[in-house]
Amino acid sequence: MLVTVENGKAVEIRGDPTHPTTSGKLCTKVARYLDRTYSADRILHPMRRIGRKGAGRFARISWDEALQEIAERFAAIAASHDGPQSIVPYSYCGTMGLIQGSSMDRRFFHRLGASLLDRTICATAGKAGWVSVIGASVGMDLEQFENSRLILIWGSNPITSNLHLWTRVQEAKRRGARLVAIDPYRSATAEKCHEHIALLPGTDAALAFGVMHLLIAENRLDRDYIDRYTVGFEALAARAAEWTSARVADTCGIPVEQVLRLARDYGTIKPAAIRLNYGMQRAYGGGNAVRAVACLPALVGAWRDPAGGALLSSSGTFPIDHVALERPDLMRGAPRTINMSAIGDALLDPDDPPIRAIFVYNSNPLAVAPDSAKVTQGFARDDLFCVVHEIFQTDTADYADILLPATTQLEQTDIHSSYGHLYALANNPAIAPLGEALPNTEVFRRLAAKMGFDEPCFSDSDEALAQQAYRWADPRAQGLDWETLKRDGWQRLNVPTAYAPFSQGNFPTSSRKCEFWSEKLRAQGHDPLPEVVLPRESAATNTALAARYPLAFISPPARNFLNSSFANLPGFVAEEKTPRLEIHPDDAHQRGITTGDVVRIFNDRGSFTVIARVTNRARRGVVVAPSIWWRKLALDGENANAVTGQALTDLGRAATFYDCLVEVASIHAKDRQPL
Ligand SMILES: Nc1nc2c(c(=O)[nH]1)N[C@H]1C(S)=C(S)[C@@H](COP(=O)(O)OP(=O)(O)OC[C@H]3O[C@@H](n4cnc5c(=O)[nH]c(N)nc54)[C@H](O)[C@@H]3O)O[C@H]1N2
Ligand SMILES: Nc1nc2c(c(=O)[nH]1)N[C@H]1C(S)=C(S)[C@@H](COP(=O)(O)OP(=O)(O)OC[C@H]3O[C@@H](n4cnc5c(=O)[nH]c(N)nc54)[C@H](O)[C@@H]3O)O[C@H]1N2
Ligand SMILES: [Mo]
Repeated sequence: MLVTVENGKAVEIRGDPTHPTTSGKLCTKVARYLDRTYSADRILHPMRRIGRKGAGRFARISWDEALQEIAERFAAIAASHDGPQSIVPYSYCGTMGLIQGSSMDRRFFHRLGASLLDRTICATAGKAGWVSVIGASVGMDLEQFENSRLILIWGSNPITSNLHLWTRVQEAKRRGARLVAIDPYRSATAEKCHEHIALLPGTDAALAFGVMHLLIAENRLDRDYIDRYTVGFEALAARAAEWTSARVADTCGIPVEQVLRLARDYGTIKPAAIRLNYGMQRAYGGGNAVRAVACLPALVGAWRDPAGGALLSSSGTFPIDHVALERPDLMRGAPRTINMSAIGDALLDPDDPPIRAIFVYNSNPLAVAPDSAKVTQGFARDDLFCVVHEIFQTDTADYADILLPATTQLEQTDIHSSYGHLYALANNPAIAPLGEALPNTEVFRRLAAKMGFDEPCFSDSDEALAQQAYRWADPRAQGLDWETLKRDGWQRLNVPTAYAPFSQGNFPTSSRKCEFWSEKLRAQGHDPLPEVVLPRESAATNTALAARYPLAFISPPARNFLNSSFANLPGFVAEEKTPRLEIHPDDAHQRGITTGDVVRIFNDRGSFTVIARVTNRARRGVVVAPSIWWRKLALDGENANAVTGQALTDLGRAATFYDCLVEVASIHAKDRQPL
């Protein structure tokens, strides 16, 4: 991003035209980032709560008062019977910068002895599945997709959530590539693909096995690649034999012809690329779904070509020095770990020890965490001391005892990696912080000082932290350095232009091979092979629940929001118009629902209200609510997470947002709820 500043004020923002992945194109949200930075709704000074929890009423205090109070409360809790583990940090991806995301904050909580947070709300299921097969979060270079001849977009809607990949996919299409979307929903992306396979949520592993079955049966394998660079093929083939096309079609709820066509395409068109993403990870079997898909490229030798293979995340290509940034050596003892995807239950658990204080930054759990009723009940506890560091007065900020003002990206120093492309980035502050806003690093630096933590690492400046973020001596960082990064904004990792990481094996697994069979997972008590793990909530697996709540519910990202970020700014909300539910004409007709109706979506966990849009973009049996709306700005103070649950995935202990059965009723029906 290039920012033009006049008299200390940012007046224009645009993409850097020299950056190879973006070519200067910004997504719809970041293109209007100045609206965010200069919004009149910014929190600009520290505040203390004056109303009841959740009411959102605050009075201004000074930074010194705020930090003094936090330090005293934390010290008292740490010294109490419950100890420092009863203090919990809660953060995720408000900023994904390496130092504002995870450096001084972690040092502080480690030194304090606070509970650790398992950051599972987005990507850990897929990561566990992918890493078990491939060895690390490494895959194709996103820029190579333009040279692919077949692209499977599997559980992803890049037009909304990954624009710069989509640019390459479009280029490939112009050059004659075939595009296939695998997604229960006809997203903007699926609409532009040659084929759309609208499978039932959480059935991706079955489809992957169906493809394997046919590749093997029709002998469309790269035997040489399999022999040299993989382990466990015979066992995998035996499992794939169980997944006949008919069984797969039945499990996935799709025509058998689509299974056959997908397998033939994948077995014949080269090079074939798979962009797999987060959609498939959000059901109970998400880890194994990714695991099964991750096996496919090796079977056909797709990795041989830079434009073949698969990409989930590129994050493991970056030599990040998390140990230097986070300093786990400061930890006292072995604190427990709280799973952020089950924060509702954790806050309501009275034992071992109870959570007595929570410090939220870079996250908005009241809106984004599953099972809102429990999350709200937890944050509403009068005996919970809650600090929130935020740019805006979010749903979560309303529950703060102390509310602190945070800077935006334009006002802070940072250094970035990526989970898509292969460039290191510097974030130079363009303007001075607005009001009394402070970056995360400075808040924890000052808090550490208040608490008397005198280790030298607590005085590291942001510059010093940025210097520590990369292992510069790593071969992949060769030629990169912080001074050049600051000057130029970006530098490509030291990987070849035609990057084909596994063209000759060299998988970063312990066997150095692609592991269809995982000894590591077996040792942890898992199936050594990928398996089909169906959703917990589905007609196939829980008929009693499905009788009451027959519709599968998914809540993927809305184009104009970034999770719950931007969902408070009028220009962005105007684009999304209103919280809505897309529902298939047959499902709508059965319920007497027409477009524009106010409808209630509900299950045993809760309910929320939206406007219905009857459309065959939603497949029969699946309803779709683009998310994540701020609850207090939605129609009835609730959003999609009113109905999602806290159950965790098969691998990676991640959230299962899209493993969720609901019923939908027109609000004008007999169980009308007050609006
Ligand atoms: N505009 C925008 N961009 C974003 C975000 C945002 O909120 N808004 N969020 C960012 C973040 S944090 C993330 S993690 C990424 C997410 O990036 P993606 O994973 O690409 O997320 P989506 O674009 O929603 O694509 C997920 C697609 O998966 C589909 N899906 C749902 N369930 C299933 C399933 O069981 N199987 C399959 N095959 N598909 C399924 C959904 O219908 C949806 O179209 O995007 C990032 N980019
Ligand atoms: N129903 C449903 N729920 C979901 C998802 C879904 O698809 N459906 N997606 C899930 C996914 S993929 C993710 S990643 C999570 C995301 O969950 P979160 O990480 O909580 O993401 P945001 O909602 O964007 O909230 C980030 C907050 O951090 C604040 N912030 C930004 N920069 C800074 C900073 O520098 N300092 C501080 N202190 N604060 C800052 C922003 O103002 C914003 O309020 O949500 C998950 N929740
Ligand atoms: Mo995410």
